[in-house]
Amino acid sequence: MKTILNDTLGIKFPLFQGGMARISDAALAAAVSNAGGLGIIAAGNSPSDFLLREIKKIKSMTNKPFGVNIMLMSPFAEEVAQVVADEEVKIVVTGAGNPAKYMKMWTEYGAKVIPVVPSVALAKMMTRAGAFAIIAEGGEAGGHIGDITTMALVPQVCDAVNIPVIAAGGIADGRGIAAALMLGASGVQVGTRFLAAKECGVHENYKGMVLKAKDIDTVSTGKRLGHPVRAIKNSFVREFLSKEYDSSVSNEELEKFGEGRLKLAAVDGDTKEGCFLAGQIAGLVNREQPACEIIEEMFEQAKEILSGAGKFL
Ligand code: TUI
Repeated sequence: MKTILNDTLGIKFPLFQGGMARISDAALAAAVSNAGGLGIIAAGNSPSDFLLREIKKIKSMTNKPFGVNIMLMSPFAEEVAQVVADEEVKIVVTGAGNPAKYMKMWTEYGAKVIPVVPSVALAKMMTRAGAFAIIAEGGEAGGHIGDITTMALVPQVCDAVNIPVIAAGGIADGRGIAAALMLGASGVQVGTRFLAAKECGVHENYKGMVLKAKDIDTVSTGKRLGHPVRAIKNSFVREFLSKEYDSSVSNEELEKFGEGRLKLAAVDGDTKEGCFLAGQIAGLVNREQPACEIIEEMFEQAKEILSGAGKFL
């Protein structure tokens, strides 16, 4: 399946693997890149030495293109941005903020910058700032999210910008790919389904939580703090929500209560106290598979659907 992204990025399938903090490392990203998608290493909240190590690792694991995702809310965003430039990473995805101040530093050596945005206004702003493409992420996605659904956001972003749009949020099979293309996107970004990839090194309890999740098992938390986050319901999430609705709990206390939860989930596999970020589509993810199988299956299904779509006319 071919869109403008295949040739401009040098990939076989127009699919990005989501840059998931504490999860998307060189092993997962290399597996996706080697399968013909775009593997993406997530810098998350880690200091730059972690990212440098993973970049060096992926360079030894694949000759195919890969990207780095920079979480702009990270206290280490500045040093991480520098490492990306030093290593001349060709594809830079940003999330959770405005990358404008780093744009020159990356485009100067020829990087393609692809910001994740939750709104039309930000999509326009990033386009003006020199983005190569835009990832329009709906609120069905896991992790830090905006308000608008993928279905409503993608066509509005496509109409507002003249650069390629990648749809994200709620996409885990070929139906999602076909739908995204119909909404005007040139590709998709997939996170949640890759949590169940064989090459995904997240704790096995995390995979278990995703495999067992049903459609209504994720919930958005932290709206009060200005950065809503979607995660699978568990005792931590329930307690967080009750504190969030309790006006006697200060924002500082609430922030503090949420600290370190991603590590508890991804590294320690603490099913009660960890924060298991995942999208609403987790209910569709039911088995562990190699990344290449996930990608091939998704595009096979999309191809089948799209080639049969004439029956509706
Ligand atoms: O970034 C994500 N998803 C994430 S980041 C993350 S790690 C984290 N840790 C602690 C607190 C919060 C997150 C887990 N999942 N997705 C991309 C995304 N970007 N979603 C929303 C946005 C976004 C929001 C505001 C992009 C730009 C933006 O701009 C506001 C501004 O600064 O102008």
